Amino acid sequence: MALLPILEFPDPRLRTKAVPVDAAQVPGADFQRLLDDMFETMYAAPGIGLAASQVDVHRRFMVIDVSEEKNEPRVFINPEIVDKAGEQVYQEGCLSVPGIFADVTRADEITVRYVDRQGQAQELRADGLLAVCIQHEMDHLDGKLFVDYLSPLKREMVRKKLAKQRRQAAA
Ligand code: GNR
Ligand code: NI
Repeated sequence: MALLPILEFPDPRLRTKAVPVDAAQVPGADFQRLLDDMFETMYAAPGIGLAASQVDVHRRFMVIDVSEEKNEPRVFINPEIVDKAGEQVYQEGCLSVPGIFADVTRADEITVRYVDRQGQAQELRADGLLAVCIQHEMDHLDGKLFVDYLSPLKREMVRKKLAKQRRQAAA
């Protein structure tokens, strides 16, 4: 197992649009090890989700665990939202935008179609935090970050705050 480095805003690699995972690779040892490393990285951060894009792997999958006990690992490969309803506002954070939190409006309930880590096609109806997290991770796969929902002025303030945090961490 290994901790993977997480890319941080405004790294341009976070803007990459990820390509679908080849189903034939899912059962392979390399892909399964990458999933394990992503869970280890997510739990260590700690975070409730991690998209492959954040660890500089530009393929369409993510790992999620929104449980309190951290015992409900979920893998979503080639996810697609096939239905959505309602709206919810949640104060989001992101491991790629550390220390920044902001309200984002997203669908309240979604139906997501995906492939699991066994390579099986699945469909899941999700609401609440799980629905927020799936939508947040799917944005990463399209090169989108939660700060993109903020005004350009606020996003610039975020960029400056992160640059300052990094200067102080280095000093
Ligand atoms: O750990 C995370 N917490 C979180 C809180 C509210 C909304 C979304 C998230 S996802 C985030 C981990 C992360 O950056 N995933 O991409
Ligand atoms: Ni994120």
